Amino acid sequence: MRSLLLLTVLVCAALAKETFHGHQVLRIQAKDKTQLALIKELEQVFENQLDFWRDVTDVSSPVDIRVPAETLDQVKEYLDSWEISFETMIEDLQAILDEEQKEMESAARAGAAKNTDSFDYARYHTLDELYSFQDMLVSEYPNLVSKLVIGQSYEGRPLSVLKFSTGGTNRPAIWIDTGIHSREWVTQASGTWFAKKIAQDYGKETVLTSILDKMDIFLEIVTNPDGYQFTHSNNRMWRKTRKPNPGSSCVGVDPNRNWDAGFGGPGSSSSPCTETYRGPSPHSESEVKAIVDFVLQHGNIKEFVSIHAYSQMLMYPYGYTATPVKDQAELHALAEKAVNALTAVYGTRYKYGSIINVIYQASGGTIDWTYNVGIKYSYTFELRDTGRYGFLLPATQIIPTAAETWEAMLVLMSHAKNNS
Ligand code: 0X9
Ligand code: ZN
Repeated sequence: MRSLLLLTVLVCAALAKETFHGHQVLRIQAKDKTQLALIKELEQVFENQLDFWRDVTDVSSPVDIRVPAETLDQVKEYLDSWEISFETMIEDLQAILDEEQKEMESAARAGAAKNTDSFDYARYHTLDELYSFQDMLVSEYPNLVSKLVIGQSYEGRPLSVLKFSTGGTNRPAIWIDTGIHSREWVTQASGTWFAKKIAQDYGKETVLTSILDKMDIFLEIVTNPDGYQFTHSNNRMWRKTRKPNPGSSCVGVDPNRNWDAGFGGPGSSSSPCTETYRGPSPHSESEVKAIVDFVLQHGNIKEFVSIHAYSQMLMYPYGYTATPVKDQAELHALAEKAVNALTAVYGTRYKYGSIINVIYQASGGTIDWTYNVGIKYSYTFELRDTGRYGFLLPATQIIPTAAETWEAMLVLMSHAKNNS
């Protein structure tokens, strides 16, 4: 009887959702290289208990770190002892999560949407809701939208991609993915909004119509479904895939360090317990491999846009090396134009440039690989915000975020259409 009770307790603990009471997000500002190195040291000093929301770059940009309640005093003492300045961006992470959860529950009480018109784009949705959204869209716009399954996640979920096509065979195409990092919820939500926007605007809005008259669009909304499910059921802060790592109790690989482009280089980790663990080999994650196979097999993808959050940036390759890409001038000018279109909507400010210059060195990233296999127009976004809420962007900002990003997307897509 006692062992049964113990078992029940253990099972409940394993199934329970992780809470973040008293966790804070600190924004740390180094004033020189020595301080930068000391901030980097925190990872080892606190044995991977800290979650770097925005990694260490250079003195010009701050580092955001989620610090668990238990280590908060020690971390602050460490920073004070080295006279490193910091501010508290988020006082109590759980308070924000509770708010987010309350909103989701009230949405759930309204019941499942019956069609894509009544779907609530201003809310975050569960994995099942996103899957059923995709199926509804396909059945409502059968002449434009279809669904492909390009592979299976580690846990066996379909990796589904919406295809928007007005005809032709193997037309030049645009790829968009959202949610490769599962906790970046505003990206999957924006992807959902984009899908409806494309379906609705075709034949009505001239820019989008001219794009679809020549090109196909592929949109993978839930690029890391196991991770997304896990952010709902167990840990809202989950970033990686959910594949176990042999010989380690830590789970998952960073799918934005797993690509065969500078794989294993600086800005990625060989340790399974870190958030930037690259995995045992390039394309070891089925979620990544499925896209690799799709892109190579398709052979006619002209533009590839991978959408992340947060920081408000639009970037082109490279992330693994400081060597500029050969198309730098064109990619830079196009990024500027796209950002201007984005900013024109609500005044949201974006930085733009190459990954390594704008955010930080990151090896094995998606768009470095897509560029190296010949997709000239390879871009990646970091959507809102700049850190007030970070990954926990309030749902009230979903539609504005998607709408402004869409204006940038139209600029990027039109350029690809006119130049390929
Ligand atoms: O570290 C990353 O993978 C990206 N930042 S995130 O907070 N979304 O995890 C930055 C790497 C390069 N940027 C993109 N590929 N968006
Ligand atoms: Zn990301």
